[in-house]
Amino acid sequence: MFCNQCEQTAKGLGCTKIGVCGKTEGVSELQDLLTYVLQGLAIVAVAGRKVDIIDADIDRFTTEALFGCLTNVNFDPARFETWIRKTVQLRDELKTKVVAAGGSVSNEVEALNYTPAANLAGLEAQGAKLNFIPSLDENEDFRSLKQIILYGLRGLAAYTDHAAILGRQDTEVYSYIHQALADLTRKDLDLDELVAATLKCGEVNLRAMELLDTGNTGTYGHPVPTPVPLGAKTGKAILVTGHDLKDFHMLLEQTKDKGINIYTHGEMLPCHAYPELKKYAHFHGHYGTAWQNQQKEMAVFPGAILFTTNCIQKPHDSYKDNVFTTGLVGWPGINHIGDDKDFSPVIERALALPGFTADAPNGEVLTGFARNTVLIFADKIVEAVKTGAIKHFFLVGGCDGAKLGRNYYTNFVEQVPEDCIILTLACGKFRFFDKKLGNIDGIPRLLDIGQCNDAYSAIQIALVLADAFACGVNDLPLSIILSWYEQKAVVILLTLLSLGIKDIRLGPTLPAFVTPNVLNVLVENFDIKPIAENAQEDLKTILA
Ligand code: SF4
Ligand code: SF3
Repeated sequence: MFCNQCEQTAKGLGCTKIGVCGKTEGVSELQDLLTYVLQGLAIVAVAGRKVDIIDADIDRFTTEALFGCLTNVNFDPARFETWIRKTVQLRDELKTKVVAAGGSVSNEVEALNYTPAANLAGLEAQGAKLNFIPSLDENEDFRSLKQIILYGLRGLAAYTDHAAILGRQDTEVYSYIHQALADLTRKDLDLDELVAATLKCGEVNLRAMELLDTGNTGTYGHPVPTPVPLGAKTGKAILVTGHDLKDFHMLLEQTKDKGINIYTHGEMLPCHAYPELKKYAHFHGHYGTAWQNQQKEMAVFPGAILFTTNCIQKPHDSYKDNVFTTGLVGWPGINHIGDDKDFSPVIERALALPGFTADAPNGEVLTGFARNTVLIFADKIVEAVKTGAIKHFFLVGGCDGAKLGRNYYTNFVEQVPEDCIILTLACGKFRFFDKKLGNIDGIPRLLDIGQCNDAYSAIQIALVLADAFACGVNDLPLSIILSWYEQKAVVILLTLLSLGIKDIRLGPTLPAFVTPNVLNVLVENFDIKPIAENAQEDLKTILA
């Protein structure tokens, strides 16, 4: 096994025996094998598009399977076995159709001829034999760029899948995904071409995130500023984590007359701000703080817990029977809700558990400052900048993780001067989301844009502010301080770079898959930099 796709990777180098995330060696080999066979399918899909054969099911399948390899999504060998066998079946069926339509599929790439072993152990052995990551390229800089593209593709697939669930798709995004997967097998691309290919991934991701934004706001309305109670309310309870608004809505519908309070956890916090979600009387509040506390907090939650999409941590045995997964998420031995989205087992479990036996209010936080809301404030914001009431904006966003170095972001937010506004999004904010930072001329100093899935909203805010000030985004009094953990963050970073955004500070550590030479290219072209030793130092430099 070799995996270094996330920030948490062992010793900052790579996980080789078991993932720090809990991924087993077997699952790691299966993920490599799946990626390899998806490349074969992608080559056929590219050939198919040349003869006007576009298979929408294959497009969706490929994005789901790629998303399944994202950090902390699926840990179930059986699921990967199904995906691998299905990929081979789809590849062969499509190949036949493409050839019949006069297309040509070269047989030069091994993945086109791959035959799966008869059982799971055989598949794992095949995965191990691939030595997949090292085999991407002998040249370590080329390999580094190919890894950036591969992880970018997994992030892009995640957003594409989220959007597709809400009925928003663009065939161009799928065409790109197949082409990029196929191109990863090429050995004839030079450094400049590979750098351009990484930016292309970011560019396509902007489209995917736009589709997702349209899906979310088009289905559930534009988020509005909303105070969200923290803590507990007496009664039966279900806690929902992940990112999926549709699952959340379906659960709200299925529980509305059941006497169960619904709580958000983690990236589901922004659900409170969507008009079509917040209208449910039994949608109570938010439970849970930083990502690193997930298992501890879930262990004492007295109700059922639903995991949707990504960034779940392995449930401890003490509470695993209360946990239900749905969609792409899965662990062996954990209850799974199928595609019919019948949440009855979750509801029954919640009713069987004690729930909260007393009210335990714990203050509230404000969310709902997505693009629509912030842009309503735009004139006021511009005015406050002109009068000097607002001196600078900081976008402190991105992932959370368990490492100590992540205190930097809390320290940063605490030390931002009072004449500055902090925009935030994604799950890193749970380290500081309940800080009372006051407001400037009625504009809250801490504005929660939403999930990592709402990065499109953050970009729109920056673009509209740049327009209002008649300058480019790089000339705004705005600094971007990113924290990364997994591959959604990788692709968002690529999107920012593809928009020409410079001077991004990235932490808590730089990706293990970026070589010094590749880092130099990024520094030279985008002035990207690692966060400093401490927040004070960076603030001093930025505000000098
Ligand atoms: Fe290690 Fe991260 Fe890969 Fe998990 S996803 S095996 S923690 S590098
Ligand atoms: Fe958080 Fe990256 Fe995964 Fe959106 S933002 S969840 S870690």
